This record gives sequence, C-alpha cells and structure tokens, in this order.
Amino acid sequence: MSWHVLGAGSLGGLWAARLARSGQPVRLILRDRSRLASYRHQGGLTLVEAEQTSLYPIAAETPDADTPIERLLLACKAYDAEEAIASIAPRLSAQSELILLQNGLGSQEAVAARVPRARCILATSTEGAFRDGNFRVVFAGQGSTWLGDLHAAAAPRWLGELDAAGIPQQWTDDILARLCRKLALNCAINPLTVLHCCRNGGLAEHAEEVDRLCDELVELLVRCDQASAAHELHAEVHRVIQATAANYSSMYQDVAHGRRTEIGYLIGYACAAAQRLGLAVPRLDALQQRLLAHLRQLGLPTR
Ligand code: NAD
Ligand code: KPL
Repeated sequence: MSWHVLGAGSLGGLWAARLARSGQPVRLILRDRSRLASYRHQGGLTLVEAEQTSLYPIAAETPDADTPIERLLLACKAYDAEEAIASIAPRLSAQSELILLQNGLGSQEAVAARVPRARCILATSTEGAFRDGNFRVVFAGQGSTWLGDLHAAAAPRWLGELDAAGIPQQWTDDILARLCRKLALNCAINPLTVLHCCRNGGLAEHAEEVDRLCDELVELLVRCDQASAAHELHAEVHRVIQATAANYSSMYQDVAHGRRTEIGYLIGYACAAAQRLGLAVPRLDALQQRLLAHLRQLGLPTR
C-alpha cells in the first residue's frame, strides 16, 4: 500500500526519504503545479544526515490527483492542517488512515471533523529536522514518535513498516496524555525563550517564573482529566531545560526567522481551555499577552 505525504517540509521530508529508501512506495502531495514543477526541476528530495547527502527521486503529485489515498502522513504546521486536509478530502474513504503529526492541540480535532470517515492517528515526535533549501531536509536530532488513536483502537499492522524504514516509533493507548504533556512542556518553555531571548538553558535563571507557570499547567491538566500528564511536571520541565540547554526552542527559531508560530495551538490552546473551564490561570494569560504583543511588534501573525 502506498504512503502519501502531505506537507513535504522538515518532518514530512524526513519520513518520506526514509520510507522511500526502505523500498516502500511513497508519493509527495505538493501544494500546486508550480511547487510540483519546482520539485521536478530539483530532481527529488534531498536528505542530509550524518554528513551524508542523498537525493531521493520520490514521486510527487498535486492534491487534485484522482487516485484514492489509503495511508497519509499529514506533516504540515498545525495552522495549515485543516486547509491541507480539505484539499485532499475527496480522495479519502472509510479505509483511509491518516497520521497527524502536528505539534500542540486543536488542529487534530479540526482535521478529524473535516474527514469523519477516515481513521485519524495522532502523533507526537521528538525527532528534529529543518530545511536548508528547497526540498532539502537536514536530520538534526535523533528521537522517537509516539502514535495513538483517540478511540483506543488497536495499533495498525503497518507500524512494522515504519520500523523497517528506520523511523523509531511506539504505540500508546493514551496519545492524548502524551500530547498534553508535550503541550505543557511547550507552554512552560517556548514563550519564555522568546521573551527572554535565550536558549532553553537560559531559563535556568528564571526557574521561579517557570515553576509558577507549571503550577497553573498542573492545575489545568488535572481539571482536563489529564492527571497523568501533570505528574511531576515541574521536574520534567527542568530536566528538559537542562537536557536541551544548548538548543533554541522551536518557537524561538520561528520568531528568529520571521516565521509564523504555532502559538494558537500551544499556549493559546491552553489559555482557551482554561477559560472554557472557568479556571483562572493569570500567569499563563499574562505570558500569552506578552507573547502576542511581542509578535505584533515584529509584525508576525498572532494566531
Ligand atoms: P515545515 O514548515 O518544515 O513543513 C511543513 C510543510 O507543509 C511545508 O513544506 C509547507 O509548504 C507544507 N504545506 C503547508 N500547507 C500545505 C498544503 N495545503 N498543501 C501542501 N503542502 C503544504 O514544518 P515541520 O517543521 O516539518 O513541522 C511540521 C509539524 O511537526 C509542526 O506542527 C511542528 O511543530 C512539528 N514538529 C516539527 C519538528 C521538527 O524538528 N521540524 C519536531 C517535532 C514536531
Ligand atoms: O519541543 C520543544 C520545542 O522546542 O518545541 C522543547 C525542546 C521540548 C521545548 O519546549
């Protein structure tokens, strides 16, 4: 069965290249004919890893191709996910299985509502990749991907194909807990790295500020029936700050490159969830407001 990859950027490109080189049929879905022409001109997708550069001439098409899509990796940013899935919705059926690889929360629900017949598998990844050119992906950090189904259905049989392709993955019966935990980490770390203009490790000097945010995040997670995601959150946040001390957070990098951030699916999602529950989270709200003001000042989108 063929894989389709919609969102042939950093992570999508990384997955597509590994699937292709393990001999599995893969097709990239590019936004329009002009992107397709540019891709064809390039001769394929380039993956740079461990100082080795390889070109993978993976087949590509536009969303309006008429073949059915049975297995899809959706690897665009959270804010693009709904529109991207709408562009291929007519090609999906009740047999279609989608992996939604977006950070944060909110986009997965919007995507699932657009394609109610398809099976949506949610994913969260600690792998790292970035683009250093057109259709060129640099594999920047080993990690793993957790996959799971909100309806607690069994793991699909094709997970073994990911292992065979060298894509480290684990199946979980509680993907929501994993996504909530990651969301909390991102809320405690990413906005502060932007506002203090520092690497993750720089937050060691703002431990008190981090801890007070964690207090509110723990309360929010517990109110959302996500007590397991809240377990020892403070310690985990400080562990991640130390373990990734030399790194710039993804939000820091987005802002530094003048790119749109995923704010609406990270701290924006958390603050909106608290508001819906009538839970006061003054520190998270204030942090969101400071971040929004900062983005406005830089002329970057606030959603
Ligand atoms: P990216 O910006 O590198 O790639 C996204 C790609 O999707 C781009 O090539 C864009 O052109 C394409 N796209 C957007 N809308 C489209 C549409 N309608 N049709 C076709 N293509 C479309 O993004 P990324 O860094 O790979 O991130 C994807 C998701 O994974 C994000 O939610 C991110 O937070 C998460 N994530 C990324 C990393 C990483 O290291 N890059 C790590 C963990 C999680
Ligand atoms: O996921 C991250 C990011 O930068 O987006 C970490 C490293 C965990 C910081 O929140």
